[in-house]
Amino acid sequence: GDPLLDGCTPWPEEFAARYREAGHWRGETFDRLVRAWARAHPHRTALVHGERRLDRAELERSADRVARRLAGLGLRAGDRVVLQLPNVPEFFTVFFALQRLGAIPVLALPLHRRSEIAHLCRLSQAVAYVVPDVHQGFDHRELAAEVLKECPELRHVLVAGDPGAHLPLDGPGTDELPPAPDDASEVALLLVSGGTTGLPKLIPRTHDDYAYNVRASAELCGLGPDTVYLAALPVAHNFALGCPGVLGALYAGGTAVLTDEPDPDAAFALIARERVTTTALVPPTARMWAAATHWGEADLSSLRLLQVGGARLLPEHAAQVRAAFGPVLQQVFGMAEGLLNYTEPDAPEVVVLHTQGRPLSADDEIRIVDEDDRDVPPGTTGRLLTRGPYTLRGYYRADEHNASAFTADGHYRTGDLVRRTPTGHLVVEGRVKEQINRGGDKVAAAEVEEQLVQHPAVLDTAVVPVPDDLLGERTCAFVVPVPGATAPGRNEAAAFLRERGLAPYKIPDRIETLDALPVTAVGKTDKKALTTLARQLSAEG
Ligand code: J2J
Repeated sequence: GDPLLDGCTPWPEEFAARYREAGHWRGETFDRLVRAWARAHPHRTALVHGERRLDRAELERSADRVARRLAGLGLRAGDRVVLQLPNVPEFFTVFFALQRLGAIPVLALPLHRRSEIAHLCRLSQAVAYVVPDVHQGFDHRELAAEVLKECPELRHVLVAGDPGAHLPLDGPGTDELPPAPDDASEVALLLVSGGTTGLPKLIPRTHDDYAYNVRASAELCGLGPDTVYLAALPVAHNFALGCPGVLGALYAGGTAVLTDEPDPDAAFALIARERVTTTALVPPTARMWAAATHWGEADLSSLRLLQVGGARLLPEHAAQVRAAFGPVLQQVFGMAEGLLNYTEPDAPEVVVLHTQGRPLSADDEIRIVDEDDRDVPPGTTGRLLTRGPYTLRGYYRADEHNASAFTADGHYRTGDLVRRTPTGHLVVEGRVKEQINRGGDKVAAAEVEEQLVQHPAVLDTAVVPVPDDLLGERTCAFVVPVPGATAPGRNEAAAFLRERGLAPYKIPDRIETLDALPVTAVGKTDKKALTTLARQLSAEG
């Protein structure tokens, strides 16, 4: 086929051949899939949102309409489009419209702001940006106007809803579309990484690899035509999109219910109304749901699979969730970069409570190593390296970063510390990457540090995690003031970072002032010492 999108790293041919022979990669594109779904069961419900219901034929027709609209604006195969929509049907009509054109969605999160969006537009050289009008009180049209000023290559802003000064998503288009590109080894979407460095990285996912990710996940999770999947996490995130997520539910012949309200009141009512069978949550939400089961009146008896992942679920919390919902709990340890681990739906209780699951594919290769990349003894904790049929071989346009993020033989350095049990299940014990996991929301310490040090009174700064009962971790920023200046307090720092366009969940929860940052023997900031100090300070209140 044609070469991969410029700036991506292909799998070596011997691996690609193996993945095809094994039947993992089947040459299915997402455009072909959506058409096959519509042809097989045109009147089966595909998407539910509030009072709206779209069947499979309507989903295909809406995607075609948006594809003609976008083609009329000049969009072509290979173009990148930053897609920032919450859990609404338009997310999928635009997603499949782009698949129809062979254009590539860049899946921004709903909480991304000017800093992240402008970066994603520039990095991907996006020609269009798709937004809602107002979502959860935030006007995305104003954000888009600012992004347009910063990104000269961005030609179009399309709004799902009231367009304001921009273009409506609904509108006239071309009558004729060119034939859909049909190369499944091509990039189908770009996912945003949780990040460890200054700015978020993009993860190229091909049709072949992502269709396998979706199909294998749907099979392991036992999805079928009777599946009703509730998307309560943002569908722009890998977990709710394809693990098995909305795409898995559609793949299996089922239905997806979309909501932006994961609180137990709203979600339980939806579960009862739509007879939801499957959903995915981050640990803090799962715990809120578990605490709410006994005072709720909603009928939750349809629920057969409750996936929890994105951050560590402590065994005692897993036990609470299992006690509240029954043996439907599944732990998921996944990453947008690829590798997925699931506890099997029929796994013994001890496995579900104490492990984060087993690799999805027989062709997932796992290594657990020390800091010199030597394998640690079985059962010992070490750094997780992985490669396989749905794990990236390189971030998009990131040669320098790729040199350290991958081993010479193509293993991705996850940055996670894990150990493997005798049954092959992984237990996540910690991480070596400088990332704070705020209840599933990932914060790259370096990204926040690079923004905070722009403050005129900040000489130096370091961001570390502090333990938190609900979120697992929160962020703490240590700041060293410029001599003679007063370091910003928490409110001033928050206002400053918001002004710079940083996503709200990246704004430090605590700020502590120091005269100097502690350094290690080699002169680097001693993050370990700071993490210990942050823990002590937060324990003191
Ligand atoms: C501990 N840490 C976990 C878990 C992810 C399914 C589920 C999650 C994600 C995801 C995903 C964890 N226990 N159960 O994409 O499809 C941390 C690890 C990991 C990082 C990846 C999916 N589950 N993590 O969370 O790309 O540190 O993907 O490397 O957002 O989350 O983050 P992300």
